[in-house]
Amino acid sequence: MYSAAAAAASPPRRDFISVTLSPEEAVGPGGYNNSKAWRRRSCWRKWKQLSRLQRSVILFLFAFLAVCGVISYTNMGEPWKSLTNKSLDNQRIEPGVPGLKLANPAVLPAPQKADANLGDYPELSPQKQPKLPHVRRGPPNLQIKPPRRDMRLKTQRDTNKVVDEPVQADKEEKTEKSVISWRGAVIEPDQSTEPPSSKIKEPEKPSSMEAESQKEPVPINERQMAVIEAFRHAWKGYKEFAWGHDELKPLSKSYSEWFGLGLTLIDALDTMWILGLKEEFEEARKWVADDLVFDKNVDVNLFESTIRILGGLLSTYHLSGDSLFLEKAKDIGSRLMPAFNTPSKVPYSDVNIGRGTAHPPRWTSDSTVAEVTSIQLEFRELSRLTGDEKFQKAVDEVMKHVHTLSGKNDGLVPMFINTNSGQFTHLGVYTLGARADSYYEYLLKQWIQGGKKENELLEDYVRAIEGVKKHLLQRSQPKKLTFVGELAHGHFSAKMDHLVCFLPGTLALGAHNGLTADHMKLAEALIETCYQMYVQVETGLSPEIVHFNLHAQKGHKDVEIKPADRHNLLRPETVESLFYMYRFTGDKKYQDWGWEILQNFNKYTRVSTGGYTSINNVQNPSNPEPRDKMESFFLGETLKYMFLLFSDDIDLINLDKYVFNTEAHPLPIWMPA
Ligand code: DMJ
Repeated sequence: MYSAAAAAASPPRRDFISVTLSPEEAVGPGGYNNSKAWRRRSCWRKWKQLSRLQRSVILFLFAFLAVCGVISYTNMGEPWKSLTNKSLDNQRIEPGVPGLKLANPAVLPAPQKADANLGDYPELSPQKQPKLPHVRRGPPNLQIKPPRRDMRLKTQRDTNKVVDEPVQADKEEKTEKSVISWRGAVIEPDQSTEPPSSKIKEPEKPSSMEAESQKEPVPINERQMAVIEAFRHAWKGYKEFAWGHDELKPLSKSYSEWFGLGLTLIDALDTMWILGLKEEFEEARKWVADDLVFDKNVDVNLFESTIRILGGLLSTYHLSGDSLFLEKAKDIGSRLMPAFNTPSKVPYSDVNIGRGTAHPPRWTSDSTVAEVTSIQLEFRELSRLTGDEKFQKAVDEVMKHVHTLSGKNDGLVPMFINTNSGQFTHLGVYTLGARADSYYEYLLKQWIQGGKKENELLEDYVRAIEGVKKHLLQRSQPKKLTFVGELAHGHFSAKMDHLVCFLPGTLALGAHNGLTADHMKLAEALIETCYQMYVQVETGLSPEIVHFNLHAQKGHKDVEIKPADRHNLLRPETVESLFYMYRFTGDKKYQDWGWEILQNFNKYTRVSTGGYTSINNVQNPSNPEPRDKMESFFLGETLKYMFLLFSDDIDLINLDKYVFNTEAHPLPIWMPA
């Protein structure tokens, strides 16, 4: 603005025109004050200057816009209103500015904690994740999905909650048809795919079994009935005189304790399921629910409690779908973990499951090789089911370590390993019997369990079988029976434990899984030998240990028995191998051999008042000297394998879907996606 005062002070100049504007002229009457009145007057003057036509057009446009505005308000009013209301509801107080409310943006809600209030905004719920292909590591026949990885086991009280979640998920997958279980029961899709339930299931309707067994149920035959009868007789004694205790003493009508954990009852759970003994199973299940407590100040052997208790609970969980057994398995599995707290990570033999302490035997810091390498199937499965890796990590570390150790002889391992140094001890002695046996068994079975991917396990197994052939195989006289002896510092001994009779079955299993035919040939030869260990003995029952004759002598059989070795503990290994052999060959002679053995057990070990007993002298039919003890594996293994051997139903624990642990507890083979 150029003021008059400034112009007066400036010298006159000729070359420009000075225009002096009085305020009146500049702004008109009233001067420039930007007042509303002035602006109104100005607009009105302009409006007046417009032609009539121009004014009509402008008026029309205004009217048109007004009509459009009213229409669109009517259409959008409702959502806008509701959104506005919600926005208002969700207005939050700005921290530090009392009373100042900041409205949420109209479209994007303020960030919220996951899932908070999403019910109010269904449209804003997190989008469903595209479904990843379901990696079903359990076999397809197991229609139970393992609990989700993030699902922690809850207490019994929470069980229903625990199982509800996967049920929800399953609802989306109800496209499957009804299926018939291997026991002939119709399983509805939701039943067959439902997660483990806390409710007891009918043994006849194992929700977990065989989706594809849409075939006629195979009737139980007479021999199987005889096994059921034997089981019931054994159970009668246990129930009457030893209920809830570790082992029955059938003669003294009492019991013995080892860990005080109802060992026989737990070992027998899945046998009852497989045999279809519904009532017995329910009674035992009730004991597990009400009375099985692991919080006890008691030392247990890591290996024995793993294969019998953990293995038994896991397999029963798989067969029954009852989450009670998984809860108990998790409990005992966790309580056994302190065993791995050693300098070498090779576990101690003993754990106090109440105190959480572990220690080696009193006289040594060594553990047995078979013991530390035959707990893997169970701990690995426990990790898979619980989603807690620590179990698998601990046992895998042991296997990896043993894989690298020196001191093996063509894959054959010594019997002891030191928990401090992690090295083998007592080098130079090799056996497939006590203290080493299940190392070999678990190499193959872990490889199978894991879907045949863990090559180190297979390598170690195949190398070891080559070692057996090279160092331990011999033929006896006169029958030329192939047997597995022992090697001690370069000296061969023709001694063979009955325990070694697991080997034909394991070899056959390997051959069935693609290993070379010579494994099967060896299996056939060895099962014949194991059978002869029964046949050549007076009672028709094998002793604990035999010595084979390497040289023909007049009047001598192949099998010699030393006085200290002539006991029979009702062991399962030969029957176990007969089962595998029959499954893979269909040769009925294996069933017949098993039938003979069952009859001899009935003849010499059955106690009339209930139960079976181990005996001291298999060579004395008139007095086999009962020992007054029924080992838990008689119900857990021996009778189970008998029942399976006599069955012609390959889906009764299908060997392409299950792998048996060393205590005859079937665990699922992990299927690839
Ligand atoms: C069982 O506890 C297991 O089979 C183990 O592997 C060896 N000993 C007994 C049966 O004989």
